[in-house]
Amino acid sequence: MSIKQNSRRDFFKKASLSGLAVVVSSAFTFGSKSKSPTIPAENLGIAKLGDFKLTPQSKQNPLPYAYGDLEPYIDARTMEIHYSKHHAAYTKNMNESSSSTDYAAKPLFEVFAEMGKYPVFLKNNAGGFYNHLLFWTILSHGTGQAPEGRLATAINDTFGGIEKFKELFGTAGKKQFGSGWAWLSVDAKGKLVVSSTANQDNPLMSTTEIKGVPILALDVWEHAYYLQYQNRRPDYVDSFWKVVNWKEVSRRYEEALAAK
Ligand code: MN3
Repeated sequence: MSIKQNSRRDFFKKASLSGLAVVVSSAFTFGSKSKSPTIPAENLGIAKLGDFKLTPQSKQNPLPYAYGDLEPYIDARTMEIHYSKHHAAYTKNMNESSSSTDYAAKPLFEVFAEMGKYPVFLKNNAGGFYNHLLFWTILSHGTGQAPEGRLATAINDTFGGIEKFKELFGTAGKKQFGSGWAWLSVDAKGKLVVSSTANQDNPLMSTTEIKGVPILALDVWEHAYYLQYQNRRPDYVDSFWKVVNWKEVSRRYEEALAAK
């Protein structure tokens, strides 16, 4: 393996998803055999397709907050359906469509890095699986209204201030035609970059034009806001800033830089 390949693999290994434990099959355990079949989320990038499962909401809510905690900005019913129906469906589809294929044993981030080789159905569902996991962790009510530390400095240096950044990111979300996502990512040079993607594409995918390690994500599919906001996507996007977990975004920023 070349140095370049090595560093890329390392890059994706370290581009983790900490902050939310991921429930996996009992055959797949990292570290000690705990009663709860979860892996530390930082291992997500090297976990294999087909090993991920979401716990049905009726048994346990693995989100780091209750469905109603993001009100009045995102309503409880939307959170419940979004997590227990939409996210669960992407996960199920990812697992079922990859089982008994040769790529079932591939780490998720390696699949993203060579996304063009795989069926679009897998792209849509593996993307949906990952994107939502990321989204849940960067949401929280009352954890701070502004970035701090090195992330704050980088946002100022790159975009000319937090308000200008919010405008740029918000516009990416508002203007994304149809379903998709807005992203703040750390690119290969360690620079912050704002982008949007269609469907369940993300900046980790080889097929995506603007690449990087995403540290902030906003779901602008109608299922993310329609019950509360109907056609008013701009209002939903503006409300999003009230529930951003900047602490987690900062942590992801530091982690992405450390992986360079
Ligand atoms: Mn969604």
